[in-house]
Parts: sequence; structure tokens; C-alpha cells
Amino acid sequence: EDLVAQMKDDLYDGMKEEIEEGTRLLLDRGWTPYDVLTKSLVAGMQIVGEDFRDGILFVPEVLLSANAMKAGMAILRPLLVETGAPKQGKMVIGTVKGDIHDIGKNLVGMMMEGAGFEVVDLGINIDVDKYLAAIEEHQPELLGMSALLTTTMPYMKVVIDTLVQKGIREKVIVLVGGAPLNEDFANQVGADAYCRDAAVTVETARSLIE
Ligand code: B1M
Repeated sequence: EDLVAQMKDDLYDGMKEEIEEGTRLLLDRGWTPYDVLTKSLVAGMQIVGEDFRDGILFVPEVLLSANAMKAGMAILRPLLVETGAPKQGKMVIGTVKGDIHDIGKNLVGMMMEGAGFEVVDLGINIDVDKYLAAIEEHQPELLGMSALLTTTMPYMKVVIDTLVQKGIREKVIVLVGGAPLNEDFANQVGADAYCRDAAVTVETARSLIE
């Protein structure tokens, strides 16, 4: 599709208004919010990531892409969140200490809300004390942690080890995700599951909460 190719280009170029317009156009054409999200925005960000890795794009440019993506997500959010699904449980989620990537986490939060979970989003750069305080305050069934950097993902183990020390590890189901993670890593740090993407997070949460 021409429009999808155009949107990938616009995302690459950080064109916020064009992304908003493209998002609306695809919806008008009958695309589901989920397809708009995955096939244009997430797929476009994939390309940005490759050129960022290869030194073709730099932080300021990628920030513009991220802002454009967020503008598209803001349009999709109410559509993804309002499904009237029956109440399923509560999840506290945050990006770990030292890490400020939040697009993936936000997307997981949106999809979880759409599936009927209550989501408490702590934000980015979350240290163990903040996770603990939120668990204490909100008593969630699920804890979600996101990390996009190989240097920050080990912090998940710090959080889980602390839950063990405090004797509350069994009270929450711990789900972890983020591009550099995998199932082995999730097992090593003692999480309950690795979630490859937002849709898998919803499925995993549903199956583990029963
Ligand atoms: Co950064 N960055 N970045 N970055 N950035 C990556 C992650 C990188 C892979 C790029 C690359 O080199 N190819 C690389 C990491 C390399 C590594 O660790 N091995 C990298 C780097 C190096 C950095 C900096 C160090 C760059 C620098 O300063 N020199 C710096 C670090 C800042 C910090 O955190 N301290 C940095 C900064 C930034 C920006 C600020 C410019 C921007 C972030 C803006 C923002 O988030 N608000 C940014 C971006 C945008 C990226 C890329 C291009 C895209 C990330 C993204 O949003 N993807 C990224 C490249 C890539 O990932 N391929 C990259 C789209 C999103 C939908 O996917 O986040 O994977 P993702 O989330 C998915 C799944 O992973 C999963 O579900 C989501 C939806 O399907 N998931 C979860 C994620 N979290 C989950 C939690 C769960 C469950 C599932 O809980 C239950």
C-alpha cells in the first residue's frame, strides 16, 4: 500500500502531523487500530531502529520519529482501550532504572487496558523502591517491566531478587519484555514470563492470572 509506505517515510522523517493524518486515513479506510499500529507505526519504527543502529540516524532524529509515533498512538489509544472487555485484573508497569524508552511499554499498557486490565503506568527510569511502593499501594496481580538496553535489562533481576527478599515474590506475576530480552533471560532473572510483544503480553497475562 502506498499510504503505508508513505507513513513509514514520514515516521522516519519525524513528521508528526503527517503521521496523525496517515493514522486517521488508514482508520477511515477501515483498518483496525491494531493493524494501523503494527503494520505502519511499529513496522516504521523497526526501520528507524536499523538505521539508528547503523549510525545513519542519530538521537535527535530518532526522538522526532518517537514523537511522531506517539502522536499516532494517541489517536489509536482510545480505540484500543475502549473494548468494554470484562474486568480482568490489575498490572503495574514501568521501564527499569536507567532506561527512558517508553513506546513499547506504552503500547503494552494500551493493549492491556483494551483487554480489560487496569493499568498503573509508573513511567520510565523506575527503581526498585518505586516498583515496591506501587505494588504495596495498588496490590496488582501483575508486575510488568520493560527494558530496551542490554545495559539496563539486568536491573530486572535486582527488582525480582528484592521481591524475593521481602517475601512478596509469590504475590505478583512478573512479566518482562523489551527488544533485547528473550525467554532464557526471563528465566535467568526469575520472571514468570517473557512477552515478545503487546499481544503476547495480553495472552500471557490472561493465561497466568487464572
Ligand atoms: Co534507543 N536504542 N537509545 N532511543 N532506541 C535502541 C533500543 C537500540 C536497539 C537502537 C539500535 O542501536 N539499533 C539501542 C540499544 C542497543 C543495546 O542495548 N544493545 C539503543 C540505544 C543505544 C540508545 C541510546 C544509548 C543512544 C545514545 O544515547 N547513544 C539512548 C539510551 C537512552 C536511555 O534509555 N538511557 C537511546 C535513546 C533513544 C531515544 C530517546 C532517541 C528514543 C526513545 C524515545 C522513547 O521511547 N520515548 C530511542 C528509540 C526510539 C529507539 C528505537 C529506535 C526504537 C524503540 C521503540 O520504540 N520501538 C530502538 C531500536 C529498536 O528497538 N529496534 C532503540 C518500538 C516499540 C513498539 O517496540 O520497544 O521493542 P519495543 O516494544 C515492543 C516489545 O519489545 C514488547 O512489546 C512492545 C510492543 O510490541 N515490550 C514489552 C516492550 N516492553 C515490554 C514490557 C512488557 C511486555 C512487552 O512488560 C510485560
